Amino acid sequence: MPSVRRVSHEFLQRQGLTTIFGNPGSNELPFLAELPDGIRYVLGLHEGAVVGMADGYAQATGHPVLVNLHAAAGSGNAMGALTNAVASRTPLVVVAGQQVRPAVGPEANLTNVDAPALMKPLVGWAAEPACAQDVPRALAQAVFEARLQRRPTYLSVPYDDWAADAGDNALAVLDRQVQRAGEPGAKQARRLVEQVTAARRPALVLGGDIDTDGHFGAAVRLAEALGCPVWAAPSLFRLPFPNRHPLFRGVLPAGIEPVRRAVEGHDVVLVLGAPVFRYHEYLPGRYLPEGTRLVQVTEDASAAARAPMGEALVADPGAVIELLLGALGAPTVPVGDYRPVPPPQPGDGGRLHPEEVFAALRDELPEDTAYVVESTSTNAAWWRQMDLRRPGSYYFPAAGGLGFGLPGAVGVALGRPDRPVVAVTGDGSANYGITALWTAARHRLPVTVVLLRNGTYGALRWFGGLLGVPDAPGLDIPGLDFTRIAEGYGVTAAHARDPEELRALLARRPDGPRLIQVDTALTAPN
Ligand code: TZD
Ligand code: CA
Repeated sequence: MPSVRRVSHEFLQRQGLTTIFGNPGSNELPFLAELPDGIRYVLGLHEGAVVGMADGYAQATGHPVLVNLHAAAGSGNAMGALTNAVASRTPLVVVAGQQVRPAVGPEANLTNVDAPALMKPLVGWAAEPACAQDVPRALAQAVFEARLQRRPTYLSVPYDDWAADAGDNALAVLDRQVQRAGEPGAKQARRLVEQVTAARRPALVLGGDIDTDGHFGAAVRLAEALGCPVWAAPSLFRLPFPNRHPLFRGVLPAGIEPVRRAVEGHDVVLVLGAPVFRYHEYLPGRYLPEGTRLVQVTEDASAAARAPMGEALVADPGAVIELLLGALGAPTVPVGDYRPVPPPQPGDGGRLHPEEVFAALRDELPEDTAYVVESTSTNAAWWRQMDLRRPGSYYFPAAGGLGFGLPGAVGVALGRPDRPVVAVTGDGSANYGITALWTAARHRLPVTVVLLRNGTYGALRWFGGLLGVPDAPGLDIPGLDFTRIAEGYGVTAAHARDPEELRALLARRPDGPRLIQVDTALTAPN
């Protein structure tokens, strides 16, 4: 009989989990023995970066990804990054090593005490198999749970299990297939079509899932067929709609009262592929205007259940879009031209305005560039200048956990070598995932990091004003030179001092990773 390890490796290959992102310890080494040629291991130097890379890779490829972490200390380091993967519904399968079975009870050093409990409530499923022979089946469950729940899962495996005999039934796991169908039933479909077609002034709110799941183009067709305004859902992590399309109204502000105000006058608000809603700033008010009905379609049963208002249908938003398109027919009114970009605001005293930086990206980089963005105070400047028309153009840390930007860009670049990839990061954010630069250099990934250095946690300064805390300590971060940090990790770096220099640098096609540092003026996120 083959070993637990052989069967597990074979299972991963059959399911297409052939790129492992990891950072190993002694407990993990026996799992990594005899890795078949078809499996590649992408090493990250910190677990936050490992998970950020895996998250970017899984989002970019649309498939579950295996993450290999060290026991409690390594898994703990990964938890901040996992909050983003939970919010972006990324199917990460985290496998961590455990001490050998006889050593777990006495808590020998490197024991992961109560391992499944450590990762809850972040993961959708966590386990440590009760015996070695159950490891391949439990690994399969971890993969299928991640795929079905669209949520990270966690499996802790005592390291003496991998060499054990897999047992008589072990091979049964290799042929397993688990699928989900998400079409609404006939009655549900009729009701939904009725609600939408009977609406006098419908509005669409689209979530990140629309882009993740490949419905970007279909969402444009639906909006044009309805001729209705489109918002992106609050706390956006993927752009589900071209941001200069004439029907696009921007990202809904993440507060109760501003959302109510935005949808005023619409009788039906159809929310596709988003929670209702991921508010951030607490701006209380009524959830919806008088006379407005909200209908949410999401595959995420928990998002449907926890929404504070409206009707929800747990179904595949893509199937629902097709259903509505079938009922609506071709658009009868022309939608108009794409909205032009305004000229960027000027910088001051040798510092560029972030709008000048983004205008340079927009003009100098290919139209199919994928941007992984993590500069928090520049949100308004970003949307004022960018013109993103393609699916998969925009990624942002879904739970607001910094440390996604640089690793996420590395993951996207590994997953989609056909797209130019740019990380746009602040001088604060970059530090949380900085070790990803090493992985970018190691794999010679042509990732461009544009680093906006304003010397401070800009968004927190702005928040301080909002919350009536003008005097909080710990907000300034002077004295960081990212050109030297990047070079230390093996990444080519330059400092752009004016818009022309920046544009000239961007216009050169990279053949490996590069970092461009720009000093920028303070801005407010909205
Ligand atoms: N730690 C983590 C892991 N995530 C966070 N979101 C924060 C701390 C708090 N935080 C924000 O929410 S924004 C921000 C911090 C520290 C400042 C980021 O600074 P930056 O960007 O330089 O990247 P801006 O444009 O100067 O705001
Ligand atoms: Ca900053």
